[in-house]
Formats: sequence, C-alpha cells, structure tokens
Amino acid sequence: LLAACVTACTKAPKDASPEALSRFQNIIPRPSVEAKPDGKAFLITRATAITIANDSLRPVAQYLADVLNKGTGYTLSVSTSNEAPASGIFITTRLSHPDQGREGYSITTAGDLMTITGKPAGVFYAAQTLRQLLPPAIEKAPAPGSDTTSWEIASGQIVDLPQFAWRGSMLDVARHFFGMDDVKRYIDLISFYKMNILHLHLSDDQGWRIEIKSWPRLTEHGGSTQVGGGKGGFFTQEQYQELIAYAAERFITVVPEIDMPGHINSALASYGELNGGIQVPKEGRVELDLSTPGTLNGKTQPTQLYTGVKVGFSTLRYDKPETFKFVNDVVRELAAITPGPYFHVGGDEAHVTQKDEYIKFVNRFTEIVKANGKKMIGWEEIAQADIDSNVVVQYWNSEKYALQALEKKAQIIMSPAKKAYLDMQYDSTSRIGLHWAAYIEVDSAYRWDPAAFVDDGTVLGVEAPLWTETVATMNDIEYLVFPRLPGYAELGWTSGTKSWDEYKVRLGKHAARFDALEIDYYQSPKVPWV
Ligand code: TNX
Repeated sequence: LLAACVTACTKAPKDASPEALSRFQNIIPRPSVEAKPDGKAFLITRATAITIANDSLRPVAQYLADVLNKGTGYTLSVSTSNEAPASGIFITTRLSHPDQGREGYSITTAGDLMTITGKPAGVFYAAQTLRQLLPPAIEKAPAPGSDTTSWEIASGQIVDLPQFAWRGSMLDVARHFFGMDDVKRYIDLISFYKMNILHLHLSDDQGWRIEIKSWPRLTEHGGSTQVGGGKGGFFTQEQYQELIAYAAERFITVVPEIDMPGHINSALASYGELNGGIQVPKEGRVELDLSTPGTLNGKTQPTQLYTGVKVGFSTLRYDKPETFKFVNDVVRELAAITPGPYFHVGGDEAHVTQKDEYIKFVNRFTEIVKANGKKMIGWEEIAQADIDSNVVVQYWNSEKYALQALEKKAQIIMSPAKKAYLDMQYDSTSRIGLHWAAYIEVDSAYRWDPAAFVDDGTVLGVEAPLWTETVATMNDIEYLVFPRLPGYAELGWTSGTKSWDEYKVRLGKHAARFDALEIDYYQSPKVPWV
C-alpha cells in the first residue's frame, strides 16, 4: 500500500494553498475574460523546463526565464519544440481565444503542464500575471538560507485581453529632470501593470531634455537647469534610443512630446532669434547669461532661463524667419530616432499666442509631423485647429475642446485632470503635489469610466500624466504614482463593470508586492492594506 502511494501520490497534483488561491483572485488589472482556479497547485522547481513552440517567442520567453531565475535563484532556460511537452511551461502563439489579438493571452494549467498562449506582447502580459501569481518574494534575489525547493502557483485557467489599445503614463522630465535609471525604473513599474505607452514630456519652459544636433544650445543651455534652480540635465540621442529599446523589450511605445508653440521658454532662452519679445515672469529668475548669442546687431534677445512654476507665458512667433526652421529640424531629428508611430506637439496653454496664430501653428505642425512619417498628438486645445481623424487629441480639462475634437472625428486619449493627474495631491496633507484640478484620493482615481465620455469607439484609451513641478526624486515619483497607477492600468485594461469596494481589497493585497519592489508608496487610509 505504501509503495503504491509513493507512485500515485507524488503524481497527483496537490491542493493549492490559501495564499496561492488568494494571489490568483487578486490580480491587477483584473483579467478581462476569465480567471478560474481549479483548486490545485502548479510548482515551479529547478527542473521546470520552458519550451517555446516558435522562435518569435524567444525574447519574451527569455524575459520570463530571467524574472523566474532572479527570484528563485534557479537557472531555467528556454528551448524550442513544436510539440507540447508533458510538463513544465509551454508557450505557443496558437491563440486559444478568438479575440486574443496582439496583446491577449491565456494561461492554462493542467497537472504538471502550464500552457501560455499569445503573440509576443500577450506572452509578456502573461509573464506579468505569473509574477502576481507567485509570492512577492519572486521580485527579489532569494535570501540566504531561504527554502527555494519550489514556487507555488494556483493552477486553473486565465483568459485575458485589454479593453483599450492605449494604456499609458506620462512622465514630465522637463520641470525636473530624471535620468536613465529613473526612467528605466518608471518603465519597469508601469509595465508590471501591463501599460504599453510611455509619453515623455521632453521640453517645457524650465528645460529642454533631448539633444537636437542642429540646435545644440537647446540642451547645452536650455537643459542646464530645472524648477528650483537645480542643474537639470538632458538625454543624448543615443540615451533616448537606449530608453526606447528598453521600453520596447517591455512592449512599451515611447511617445515623445515637444511642447509648442507655448511652454517653450527653454528654447527662447537658448536661441534669441526664436524669441518674439516675451519676458519671463519675475519669480524664479536666474541671472542673464551675457554670453548668450542674439543680443547684438539688432537681433532679439534670448529670454532668461526660468526656474519657477508659472505656465502660459512663452510662445514661438509664427512669422519669425527662424521659427519653422527650428520646428522642422526638431521634428525631423526626433522623428528619425523614434520608431513608434506618434509625435506629440503639446499645444497646451498657449495663453500668449494669438488665437489665429495658434491655429496656423497647429495646422502647420500637422503637416510637418505627417511629412516626417508620424501621427500627430496634441493636448485638447489643438481641437480648435483644422484637425481630422488622423490626429489624436489628449483630453485633460475642457469638455468644449473634447467635443470639438469629436466633431472633427479625432481619436481621444482620456487624461481628465480631476481623475487621472498623478501630480494632484491625495488630500491637503500630501507632502508634495498640486491641487488646482482636485485632490485625488485612491478611490476617486479609480471611480470613473474612460469609455463613458464617448461611446462611438473613438476613445483610444487612458493615460495618467505625472507633471513634476513638485516632484524632484524617484521617491517623490513613487509616492504620487503608487498606489494610484494600478487603478489607471485596470481602467485601461479590464473591460466590464468595476467596483471600488471589490478593487480596493485586491489593491490592499499588493502592499507586499510594492514592498518587494521597494516602491515608496502612499499608504492611503482608503485601502485595506494587508
Ligand atoms: C497643466 S495639463 C499643464 C502642465 C502643468 C500641469 C500641472 C497640461 C496640458 N498643462 O503644464 O504641469 O497643469 O498640473
């Protein structure tokens, strides 16, 4: 009897532990189609083989192996085979669900075999789900002396696909500069919640953050400071491309923004010939740099660098001879090193641009962006210009402009400031952040429906912007972004009705994961942290 049991009993899968079942029920974003545990456990061990059916899956399977090896200390490797193995993790592009598309995936566990189906992006999202099915300790190298014999996942079936194609966050590296390591960490954090867009706000009054080889002073001078007068910084074109590649490995498209015709003081301070005579506001001034060119021979003077937090005081001038040489050069150089399809021209808060000039500007930007092979995006104000269905409008504050955009058949990204601005304080006691739009507690951030604004399919998706006037360090970023970002990720990913009371329980269970990832999150009293 004992001998029989040794063979039979080791074969029968054991029951899932309550912890593994709980993890299965607490995935964020909640799987869209189904997530059904079967009560059994699937164990990853030193002997688990990762098999891919098709070599297009090799990079993403290697990513999964790296994630597992990091946390377990194992050395799992990836091999290719057409045939499904008897055990281990098998990954195939043969989709299991008709709507699975480019980003959907399924995970099915039966006995000793876990089968993941998806295109490469879908498999990447399956890997994010697997991270959440495993204990939080998977995020760190194993502690010396810890038991790493096996890692348990509750088995069952998950079928999942995103509601929106655009699930993003914006990082403002202009008001305060954030360097390579910080941006890479930002990419890692948003990709963990299956976001697929990183919008980089690369220029503003306070700083110019991307090297433009034909206009070198933009970064040399215009990138030399930031809000509060710190030393600023910028990305070389090579560094920018490194960020794009890092994002692409995580199935994230980088959307570069050069904000024009307003929010442009850093350029006007770098090249006097672009300045149509604006003055920088009084607070936050730094001394005029007398070596700046453009001060002689009747040319207009450059402005001073600006380190305050006012908006809407600067503008390009439509009829300056250098203006469109500048715009063309910037769009051309940046488009050439941006593989993604989008170019964001800003267009917000051009309060000192004459309205007729503003419309001419946006129309001209549309042509220039198109001539450089990109699709134009702008903040909602661009809806005043002659835009059409090839243009994407980012809604942030004005229903009037959003309705104008809809009339013109533009596509819309939803970033309502009252709900989705990551730089808004949680409440009046938050240590950093602004509150001009609202205080946004974690519940409020989750309680809105991005699809409700329009229902004719023109909503591309959701983006949560982080403006950084008050944000100076990675810890500051993490404090404002977490725990609101998982909610925006879920609003973008998960279809169907949502309930804060249900969601908050799942979110509360992610505390240990935030800790394992060393995220300096805000411990909102609205969330039942465990
Ligand atoms: C408005 S939203 C801005 C930004 C500021 C932000 C601060 C938008 C398109 N423009 O320039 O940083 O408010 O919350």
